[in-house]
Amino acid sequence: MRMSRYLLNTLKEVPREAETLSHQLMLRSCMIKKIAAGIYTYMPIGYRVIRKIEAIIREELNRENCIELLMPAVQPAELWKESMRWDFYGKELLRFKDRKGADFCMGPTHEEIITDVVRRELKSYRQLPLNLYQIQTKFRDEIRPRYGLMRGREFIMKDAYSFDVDDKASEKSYWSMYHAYARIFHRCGLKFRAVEADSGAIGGSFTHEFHVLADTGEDTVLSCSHCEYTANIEKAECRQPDPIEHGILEKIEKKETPGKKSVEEVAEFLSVKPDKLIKTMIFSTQDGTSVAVLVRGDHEVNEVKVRNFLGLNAMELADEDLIQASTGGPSGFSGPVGLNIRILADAAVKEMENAVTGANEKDTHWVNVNPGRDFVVGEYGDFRLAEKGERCPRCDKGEYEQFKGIEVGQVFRLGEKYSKSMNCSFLDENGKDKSAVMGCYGIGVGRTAAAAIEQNNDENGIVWPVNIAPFDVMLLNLDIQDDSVNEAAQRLYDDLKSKGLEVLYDERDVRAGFKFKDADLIGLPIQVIVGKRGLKEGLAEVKVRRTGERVKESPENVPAKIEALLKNLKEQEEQRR
Ligand code: 9G3
Repeated sequence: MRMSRYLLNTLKEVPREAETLSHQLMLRSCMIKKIAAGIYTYMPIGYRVIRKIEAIIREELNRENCIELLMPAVQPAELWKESMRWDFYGKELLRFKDRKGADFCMGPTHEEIITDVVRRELKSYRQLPLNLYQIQTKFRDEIRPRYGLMRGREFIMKDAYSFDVDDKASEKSYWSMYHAYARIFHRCGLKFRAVEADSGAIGGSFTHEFHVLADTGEDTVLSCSHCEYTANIEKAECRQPDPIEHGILEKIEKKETPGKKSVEEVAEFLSVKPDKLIKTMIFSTQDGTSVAVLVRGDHEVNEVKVRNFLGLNAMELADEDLIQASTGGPSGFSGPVGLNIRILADAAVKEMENAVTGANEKDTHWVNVNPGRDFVVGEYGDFRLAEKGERCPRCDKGEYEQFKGIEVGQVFRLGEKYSKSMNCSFLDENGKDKSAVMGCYGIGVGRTAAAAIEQNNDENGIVWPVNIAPFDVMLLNLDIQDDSVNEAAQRLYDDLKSKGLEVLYDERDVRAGFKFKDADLIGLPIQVIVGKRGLKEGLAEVKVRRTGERVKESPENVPAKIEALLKNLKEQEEQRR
């Protein structure tokens, strides 16, 4: 492709709104153009990356006998009413009416559609397992789309759905997709972790997220330094605290703590360490009742763990009125003593003695509070946020290391959530009618491209992994006024293309320095520089973008040299862990 005829105008500056590096580099290298908030055009060079990632996804899914189809982006409300999700989702689900006034939505995901498709075709267990996938545009009306393709409103997703005869078979489908995902992200040259995640409202027994490790990631992931256990911080388990031998239980006493609310203020005022306090958070559940959650003063409540334990889809901190009504006192002075609402306590609280807690009275705390004696907890559990550095609950040998991750894929067990409500069933070998057991699997294609940039860049721009680079070679002609240079460059261009290499040929009438800067910004793996000076010695220069390594070769040897360099780069990139 000749640069002078391509649609690629790089930018020196980018809009301030581009906060993350990948967003800035995608705009500067003209990969995307914003049309509206969270809605982008994939410009030619950006779309080539999307196509490369899609090709890798297709190859790996087809290898797992997945079957590709394409479902509609516009979905009828009826199906969402059957699955009872039409009223569950809020403004994130973009709804509209057609000319006859019928209700539709822009598909944010396709469980309802695929279940409807399969229930019409599925009759016998002999047709299972069945794993169908599509690569298609989704729409989710995010309240704050940002970071470019990282959190767009319209985005390209590969979504797959598996149908099996029973849980055991469904688990087999789950792990085959899990391993296909690992191969996909390795081939994209990404360093990633498969992370045990919170299955949240979607239900199903467990789920894994695939996170690309990058400091600008929005998710926090904890990974054990010794065993493979890795979990999203929302889900990471905490080790049971070692039981302490209890000493003297001092007499409980009330203390005036005027205006001292936070753990730090109270601890300092009473000259105790934060881990001697019991922090009491009051939450309101969906039905308007409240629940108290106790954690040690130096720990944080993990609301996702609490919400899942209570089986709630939503839960928030109680407001002042509810705190007053539930505890008899104002916020900031809540405590478990004398509290007659449901109390959950983190396991670490059980091992506390002579602790400090709010007295459910303004400006007042209790000291020498002892669990079991001064208050009774019905339910101890793992309700706190795990922290970096603490011992791994699985192997008890390593400790948690903390990473920031960009979630690029997720694999879910759906069970019979959709097949039951939408009657997607089959006759088993005994002729008995059974609901199909489902799984669903997503990859954010644009997000994968953005994450690849977050992980592969330097001060000059993008450094594309070979397998997803928009082209293989950037060919720079430094002296387009010189016929002999043009002739040599053209021959090299033709030679490289005849070897199946994808070449972007920069023969624009601009200064050399400008071409070098653009080549580094666009970030193709290999640059070939042809100029008057080099050709005088019968040489062209080959530069490896990732390492900066340069080597001079006669033009006829350049193609073979490039193939060797690309092979080497590819091997290194696919081995990343
Ligand atoms: C909605 C809206 C947003 C949503 C959903 C539904 C996320 C929704 C979860 C999934 C689960 C899997 C198949 C591919 C992989 C992910 N956001 N989810 O169901 F109506 Cl507005 O999409 N679906």
